[in-house]
Amino acid sequence: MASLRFVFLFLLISFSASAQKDYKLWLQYNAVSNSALALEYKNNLKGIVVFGNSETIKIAQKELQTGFQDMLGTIPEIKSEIKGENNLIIGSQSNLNVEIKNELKSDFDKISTEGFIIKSFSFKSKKQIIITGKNDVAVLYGVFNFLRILQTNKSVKNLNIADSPKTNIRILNHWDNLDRTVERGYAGFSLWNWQKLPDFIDQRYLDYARANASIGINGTVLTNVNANALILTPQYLEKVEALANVFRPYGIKVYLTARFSAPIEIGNLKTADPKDTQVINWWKNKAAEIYKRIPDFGGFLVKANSEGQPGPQNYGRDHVDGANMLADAVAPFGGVIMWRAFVYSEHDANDRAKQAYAEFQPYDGKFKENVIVQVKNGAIDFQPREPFHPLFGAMPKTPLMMEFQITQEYLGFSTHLVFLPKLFQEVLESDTYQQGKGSTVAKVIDGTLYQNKLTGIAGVANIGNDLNWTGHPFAQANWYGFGRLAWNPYLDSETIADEWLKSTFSNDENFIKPVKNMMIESREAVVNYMTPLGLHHIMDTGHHYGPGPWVSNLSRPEWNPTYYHKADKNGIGFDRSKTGTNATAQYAPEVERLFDNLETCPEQDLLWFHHVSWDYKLKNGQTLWNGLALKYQEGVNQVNEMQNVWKKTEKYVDSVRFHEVEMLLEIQYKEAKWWRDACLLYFQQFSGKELPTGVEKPTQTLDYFKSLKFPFAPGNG
Ligand code: GCV
Repeated sequence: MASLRFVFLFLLISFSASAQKDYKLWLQYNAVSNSALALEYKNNLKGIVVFGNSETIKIAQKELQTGFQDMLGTIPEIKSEIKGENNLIIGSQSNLNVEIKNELKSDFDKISTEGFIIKSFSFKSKKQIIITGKNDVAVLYGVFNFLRILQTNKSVKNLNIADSPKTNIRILNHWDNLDRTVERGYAGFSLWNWQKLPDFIDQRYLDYARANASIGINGTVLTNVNANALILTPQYLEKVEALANVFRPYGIKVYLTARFSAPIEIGNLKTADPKDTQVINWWKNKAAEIYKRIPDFGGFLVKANSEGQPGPQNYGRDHVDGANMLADAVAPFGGVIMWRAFVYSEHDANDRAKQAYAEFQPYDGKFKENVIVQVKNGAIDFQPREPFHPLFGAMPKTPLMMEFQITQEYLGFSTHLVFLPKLFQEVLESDTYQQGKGSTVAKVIDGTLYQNKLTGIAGVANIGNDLNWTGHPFAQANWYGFGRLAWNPYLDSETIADEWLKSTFSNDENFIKPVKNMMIESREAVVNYMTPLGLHHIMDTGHHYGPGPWVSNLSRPEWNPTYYHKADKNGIGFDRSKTGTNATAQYAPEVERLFDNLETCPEQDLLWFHHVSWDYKLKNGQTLWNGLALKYQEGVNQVNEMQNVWKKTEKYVDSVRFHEVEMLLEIQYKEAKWWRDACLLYFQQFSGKELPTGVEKPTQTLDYFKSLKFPFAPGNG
């Protein structure tokens, strides 16, 4: 009996130690197993000298201590002055002594206010390493980057890094409701416990801030874009203030969503017309009230006149009127307005993919300078693959920020392993040609194409109160990767996967190589088993879980999958070329020609831009029908291969995470087959053709797949 109890206790302890690993994200700080490297680190890190004593600097110091303790098993001596050699010096420029400042003058010239320097240098002929920047938050960024050097087992000899973020606003958009449900959230409930705030500060808030700071995220929109005006009442602002106070030392500003009709709902006004003096004053007063509580409040994110949300058009005004009115309210305090361009209307018979461009492009140059227009990566809605949004590069006089979706609304929720930085990179690298060759989306976003001062990248968060934050252990990589790309939109997704794996699991190359490859392939796998060759928006209604290419009964035509694939006896695909809706004309001529011409249109976007016959010959010589079927099969095979890769990793991964991923991959495999079978059976009704050799026979009928209902699928309100 006693021994049984012992076994149980042992299991419990090892489970909770392992569960903590999940919680610790990429900040595992695993012990450095390479003894030569560990010795090098210890020899170069004999002492820590700290300049400054702000909250932020204390956090930085504590982080170093935790990191060194866990990775090296020892904490270097904390010194009050630089004595001896091989110290690690941390502190911001203004807190450093004059000699060091002078020594590093040219380095400081290379960085922006948020940039950091990590450098090996000589002070009074003694070798030292310094981590510095122009303010304390920049030092904190430097500290996390320095710790990453150790986590990824790189040398700390001869360091010479000067790195600055390429965008100003690096922000998470939480689609979190006040009742703690999360729209399109698949990792539990919202982190924000509004009921217990402001008095109860959950440790999660600090850990969230720490994780974000470690990847350079500097803003968070706490509330859903489908906004509730109550968040702007004193009762809630007090709670927002408490969160802002927690996040501030980590360099994270708080933003809120502004419900356009708030002046009516909580202000007792009769209108929310942006030209009405009372409305204008209401927002000015509201902004003043918020800034009194939160002096560094970031500003508002607004979804207006989109999917039923109120907006200026309710009063015969336009997006410019609405955005500029709010911009005036926050301008005196340095706030910004992030105005979303995600608009499409059931009253507009135009191709949905054209509507945002048609509406917003003519507004170019009309917004106030503290407005930034937030554009989704593609023209429809966060599909597994979309060509880049035509607005990028097409508004030279308006700052545009990118909106990526980190939460996997259309990519298998938090059950499918999909490494999204691969998708993000593809979009950022796309060439808009708006200023000739090389006018990439990344250059629009970082402001270099049109010299915009205000720049930013937003990611719709995949974070909830699940023990592991993101539902799937590998979905943590998408949060991580988003942050890294927001800092530097030119980073390669392979580098990101490499860093993340090493910081999260292990540095062993036998683990890294196959698993990194698996991550990189995972994005194409999901495209293949869900929406190959440019198909899009064929998932089931409302919750968007699973396939639903047959759905055609929704009130708004552009909510129906049949609107997007247009499968019929003659073929499949949406003709957006000049013989169709001419959406291609919204791109620069070089891109327009590329997409418009069937010969040159990349096959990955084929059915996005063209309706082609079932017998159309693909580049590999297959007919479209056979090629489509084989792509679906390829997606399924890729998931199966992911399972094989993962099975071999058991000895490198703790048992909890190993089994979690193993089980999730099994679900993903099942669901990939479900997608393949349901879509092919449905499309086969139109093609009238047999499945080609190599494609497995469906195990169920089309009617069976159509009968599946998921009234309680998560994330759907
Ligand atoms: C927050 C899609 C999602 C909605 C989301 C909307 C948006 O339509 O399904 O849940 O609403 O995008 O981005 O505003």
